[in-house]
Amino acid sequence: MTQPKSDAKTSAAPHLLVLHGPNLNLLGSREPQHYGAATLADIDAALSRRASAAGLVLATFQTNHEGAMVERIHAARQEGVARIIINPAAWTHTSVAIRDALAAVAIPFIEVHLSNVHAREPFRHHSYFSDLAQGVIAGLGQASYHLALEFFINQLSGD
Ligand code: CA2
Repeated sequence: MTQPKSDAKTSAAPHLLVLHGPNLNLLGSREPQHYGAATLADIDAALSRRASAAGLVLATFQTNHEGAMVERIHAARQEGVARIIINPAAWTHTSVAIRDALAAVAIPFIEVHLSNVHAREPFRHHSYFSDLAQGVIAGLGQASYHLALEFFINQLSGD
């Protein structure tokens, strides 16, 4: 297990990786009733600050390209990433490729969603990730990411 570093800023390899799927780069510009007013940069910055305060390095990645997400997950294993927080966005409901990548690297992950997918259209009720995830947090806006991060901070501190 990768150990938290005492000086997070000098460590290149992330302990935690936050992955955002397609269209989440548009956060803050449209559909605030579903996804809130914060931008993706706001969310990433807040998560990085919290991780840093806990002595952990957190990296973030957003892509609209499925293959790029698969390759980022593969790279996480080479980097020794300890935990992943992923909002697969629309790929939640479609992507066997990203599911298989997460299964292959075997890095514990939490699936998060800004909206309550179970209160929305039926096609959003199925996830290709939930049965592999350590946990699933949905419907709490950006707090979904923060609660996942707190869980992993506690878990890594106890390692
Ligand atoms: O609630 C979530 O976090 C979702 O993962 C968001 C996805 C959706 O397909 C999932 O069912 C639930 C959609 C992300 C699209 O993000 C946008 C942000 C701003 C404007 C338009 C789309």
